[in-house]
Amino acid sequence: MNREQAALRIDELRDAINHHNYLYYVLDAPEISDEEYDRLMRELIDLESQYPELITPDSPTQRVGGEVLAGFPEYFHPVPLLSLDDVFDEGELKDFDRRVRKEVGDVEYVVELKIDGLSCALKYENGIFIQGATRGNGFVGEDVTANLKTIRSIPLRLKGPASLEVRGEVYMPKKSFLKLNEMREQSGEPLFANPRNAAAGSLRQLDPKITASRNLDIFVFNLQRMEGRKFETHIETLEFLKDMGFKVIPYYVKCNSIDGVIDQVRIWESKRNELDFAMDGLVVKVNGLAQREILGATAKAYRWAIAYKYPAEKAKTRIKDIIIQVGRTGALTPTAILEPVKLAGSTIGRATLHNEDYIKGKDIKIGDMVYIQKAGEIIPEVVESIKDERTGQEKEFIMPDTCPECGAKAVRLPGEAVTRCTGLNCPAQIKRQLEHFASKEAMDIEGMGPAVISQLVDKGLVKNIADIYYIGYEDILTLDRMGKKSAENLINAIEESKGRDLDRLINGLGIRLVGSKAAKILAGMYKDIKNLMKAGTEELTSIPEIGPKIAESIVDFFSEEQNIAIINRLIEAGVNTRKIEEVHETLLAGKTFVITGTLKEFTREEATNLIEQLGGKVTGSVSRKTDYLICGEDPGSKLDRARELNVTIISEDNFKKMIAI
Ligand code: 1X8
Repeated sequence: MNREQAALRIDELRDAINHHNYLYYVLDAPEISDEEYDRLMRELIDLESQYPELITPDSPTQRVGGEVLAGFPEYFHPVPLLSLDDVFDEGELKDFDRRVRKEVGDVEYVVELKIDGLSCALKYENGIFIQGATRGNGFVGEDVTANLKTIRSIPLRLKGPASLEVRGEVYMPKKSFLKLNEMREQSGEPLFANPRNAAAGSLRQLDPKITASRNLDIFVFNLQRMEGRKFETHIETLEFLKDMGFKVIPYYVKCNSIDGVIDQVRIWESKRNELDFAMDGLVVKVNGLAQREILGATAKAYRWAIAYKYPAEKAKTRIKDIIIQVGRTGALTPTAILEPVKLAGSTIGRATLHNEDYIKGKDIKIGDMVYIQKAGEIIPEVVESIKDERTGQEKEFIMPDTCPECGAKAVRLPGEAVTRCTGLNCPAQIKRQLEHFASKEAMDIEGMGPAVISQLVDKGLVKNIADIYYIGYEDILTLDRMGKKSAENLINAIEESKGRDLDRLINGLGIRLVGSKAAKILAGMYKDIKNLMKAGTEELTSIPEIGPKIAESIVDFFSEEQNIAIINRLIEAGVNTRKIEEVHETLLAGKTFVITGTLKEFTREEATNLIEQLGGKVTGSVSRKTDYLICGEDPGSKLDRARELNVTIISEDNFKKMIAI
């Protein structure tokens, strides 16, 4: 591949990864398996390492991951929650060991289970649980204190008056996950793809009562910060955390060599399915805390730890048939009906085939013997057909050109893998679209969940998003299990949603490839939906974050007459279509910054003004009161001082992420 081809492929990969990031992290509704996602990411990392000059700061490889959802206050992590680099085989573990030994000499490792949940930080003052937050992008997370308090294994008071911050993984036990999905299936709500998404979705509920009903749990695995006490090793901190009353990671063992670590990898390989929680690998950490300091971290990940990821388990069975399922974006997903087979602890009767190209690329036929595996530990997918075992009776699968739910034409746009139903009246699609419109990230209409929406559509009361604003109280009363009080609440919630800001409306429209992030950028640029409706592709692509595919999708959306009619009806109903200008005066309230070195994009004065506008303070020298040192190029002695005082050091890029509203 030459440089030009690489640049094109890099663009494609970034678009795809950004899209799947959004589906995964923001909507908790991924469309591809973790392994496929990993493959895309690996390919991008490989290409970028061949052509480092093509790396841009906004490449998905440059981000720590996650996005702050609207709805929870921001939480600035005093010690950033970085991620781990992944390795997939013994050779890569040995490479890690060589890098570590080169830097610090002889080491001890601690091997721990890697839990497939979501990372959180918990803050205690004088032994009392004060605040807790999700990891977010590693620097800024969501303050979900009230929800974390519903997790019974999180001590609200420690067994001693310690002031500290710990990191742990919030997860949903497998049994609870399966039960939750069973209930959701019965009530017609969308299913969670795996326990991690279920945990994330449950922890980010605005109503803590819902979180409380979800049976979440936590394992604590790192002491981030502690006042007034020094430790020598990681094991010592874990023992201390146990004594304080935390539920510490259930298995950790000290190894004196990388061979000892590799033994652990082999031991857990066969045992990992017996656990009651999803375990997707092992974490290998340097035990000595002084050695950790020396090893430090890259912009993204610690250098003193690594994650070993297990390959997924496989099972062999036959495809009896291939059917089509209509998903939340109208995507037609081919699904294999299998001869039931046991895999990693459960019996599997169907498995996803993702899309048409996937089936063609792997030459999968109806009647084939195939290997299946669980993506993200739970959702089964077909990974390979066994050609040697063909009898000649196998049948080619043909992607239908109509939607099996509504009969409308199904199309596949150039450059896309997914075939979509174009039916404007496709009930499956309309329901998913309305769910998205009413969701917390979009118009946030409380009480308008999947069960209500499903009935509204089935009764013919709502056919598109604008109809929501024309439903009457009497209509709502006709729904199952809808009393007068709930009907009133729903009417009020609909009314309240008319005042939401423009970016939420744009997000809610469900324009393909336009998620909450792009919606914010577009709202900031255009200020009024009417301006956005007039924008052409060229103008849109001149916005740095908007690529040609997104631009095209926006223009397509607004050139559809039915969409214009819907927007006009929204306006008539009194839905706000302008950007509400507000100064984010409190974002950095109470935070003290010091700047060192030269910044690329701001002068000192500009950075200072910005921080002050957002409610923060800038001082000239680092002290114990400093919250953040922003570190530019050629930093001075302030950097050493900040390190001495354990002040959080952030790069200019991360400062920008911090203030990105
Ligand atoms: C992530 C995780 C870690 C551990 C367990 N599960 C995780 N998901 C552990 O340390 N035992 S560490 C970690 C990280 O640093 N990104």
